Amino acid sequence: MNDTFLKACRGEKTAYTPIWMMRQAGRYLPEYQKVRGKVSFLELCKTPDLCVEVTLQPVDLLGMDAAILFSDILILMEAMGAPLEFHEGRGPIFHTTIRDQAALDCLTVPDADEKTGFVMETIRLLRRELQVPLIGFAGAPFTCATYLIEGGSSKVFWETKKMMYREPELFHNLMAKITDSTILYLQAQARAGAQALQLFDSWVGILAPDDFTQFALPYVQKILAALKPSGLPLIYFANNGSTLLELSATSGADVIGLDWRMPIGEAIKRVGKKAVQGNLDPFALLLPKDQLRAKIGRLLEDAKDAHGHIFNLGHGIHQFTPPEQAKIAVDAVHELSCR
Ligand code: 1CP
Repeated sequence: MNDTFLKACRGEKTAYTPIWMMRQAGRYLPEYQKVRGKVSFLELCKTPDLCVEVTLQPVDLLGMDAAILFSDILILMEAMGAPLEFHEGRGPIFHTTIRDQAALDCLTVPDADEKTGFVMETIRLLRRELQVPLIGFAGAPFTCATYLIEGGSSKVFWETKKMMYREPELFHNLMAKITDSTILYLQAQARAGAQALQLFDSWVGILAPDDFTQFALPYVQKILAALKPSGLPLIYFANNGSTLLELSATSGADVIGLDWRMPIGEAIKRVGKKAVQGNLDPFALLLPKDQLRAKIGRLLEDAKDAHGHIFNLGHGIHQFTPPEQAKIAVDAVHELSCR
């Protein structure tokens, strides 16, 4: 078992810097496309054998040091009672938006083994196959709330911020319900065999620090406190969160995810005694080989004082990235960080 990733999460010395990539299982891989050609995205998420297959693909093909469960953050929203559809090219759609207390009352805090048993089954199956640690995950409450309130993806987050500022009590009630559901969901993932847990806060970077403190951070703290007794490394990734770094460091996470918008050396100083995960711009994978390797070398050098560094992209790998370029990055990280 290669436990380099887990050691880095705990801030222990490692023989080299471990690497995995957010969204490493997915559309940029022809092997994933082949599986997806046969089933819809939601069917894929609900078929454990296929989830196992696509989770293993990047680990086997590219040599990643960790696997991330193949699923989606919106699966839990569906289990709470919000019917979910994915339309090709349009992303997720919730036809029933949550914009008043009556709609919120229709959502439940689901029993994770009962309503999302396919996720737990995927985790159990993966643990039999994997030689690297398995990361379980969920969306952080703010990011999940935006999908329920907006009814899908958004650029402006008008409805979300309107609710925050005009109906704060309703907003907090929604956040509390997502939080309770997420705790049960991630506890079930831990019981099923997940070896680290990541909260994805993809859209929280639209908040000013004081609003983050008031409306989002307390819920992340509550989730991570509830997961602490599991003993698993906990990762919090606030995308676009460079202005929220010191606050994110109080989330209770062992590892702070970093996007690419700040120099990693500066971020390391700001988070204090925490491991960091990141922070190569996903588009840097398009660089010619020599330049990509040089950029990775500089990033590793800048991260040398980290209390644990897990190499990753600053956000998900883009769907048009050539897989060979991802492989160049994995090999470069392994070679250049070898101690
Ligand atoms: O067409 C397809 O095959 C679906 C594309 C796809 C994939 C491969 C979606 C739709 N989700 C996923 C998998 C996924 N999603 C993983 C798998 C594990 C891995 O990383 O390899 C993970 C961790 C997620 C998490 C996720 N889903 C996030 C958080 C991370 C991030 O990228 O910011 C978010 C925001 C989603 C929502 C989502 N899922 C899919 C779409 C198109 C969207 C909407 C994105 C948006 O609003 O812009």
